[in-house]
Amino acid sequence: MYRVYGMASSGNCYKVYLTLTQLGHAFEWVETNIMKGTTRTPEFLAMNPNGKVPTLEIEPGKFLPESNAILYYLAEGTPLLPADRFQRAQAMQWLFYEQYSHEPYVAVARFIIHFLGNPPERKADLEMRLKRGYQALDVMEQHLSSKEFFVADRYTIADIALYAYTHVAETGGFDLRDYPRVKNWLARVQAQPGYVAMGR
Ligand SMILES: N[C@@H](CCC(=O)N[C@@H](CS)C(=O)NCC(=O)O)C(=O)O
Repeated sequence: MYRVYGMASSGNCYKVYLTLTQLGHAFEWVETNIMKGTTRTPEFLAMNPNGKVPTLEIEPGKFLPESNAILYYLAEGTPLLPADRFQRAQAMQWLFYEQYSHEPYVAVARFIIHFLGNPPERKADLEMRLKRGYQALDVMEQHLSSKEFFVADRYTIADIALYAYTHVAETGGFDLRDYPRVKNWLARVQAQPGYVAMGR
């Protein structure tokens, strides 16, 4: 059985939780609170030297960190990952986009507000994250002007990766009023079979 080291309120961890649930896998969830230093213990660093959740234990002693790598691994051979070569590459395109152009801004703005309590010394940092986060949301809004989903005209791991932090963007100080297509897409994701909400 898969074991996930994750924190329920983390979007990166939620991606894995949602994917495992929608694929119908049994799994064990080991709640790992990053605010208590749990990811920096020698035991945890032996599983993931980068000291971050989520980390998937595929079988005893076989570990896979990085949320989007985990999604890719789990989705292989399922409808969540297209078989077509170009569409697979497009799925990767959005997974990399999420990690480089979206998560560092949309997720970290939420971290500053929701987890750190919006401390004044992070004000300039937060403003930068909001500006870049809106740029990321603009790209999504534009893509969704002609598409229902991000790749292959159906729900895939590209949607799961992007959904995780976009659907809680408002808790990071983003206003989604000017993003109607993003909001409609969020509703489409929530309507997928086996959808489960994120822990807070
Ligand atoms: N690129 C990684 C990012 C993972 C990440 O940043 N995890 C955070 C929680 S959302 C964490 O474990 N932070 C603990 C730390 O850095 O000590 C992924 O997508 O899995």
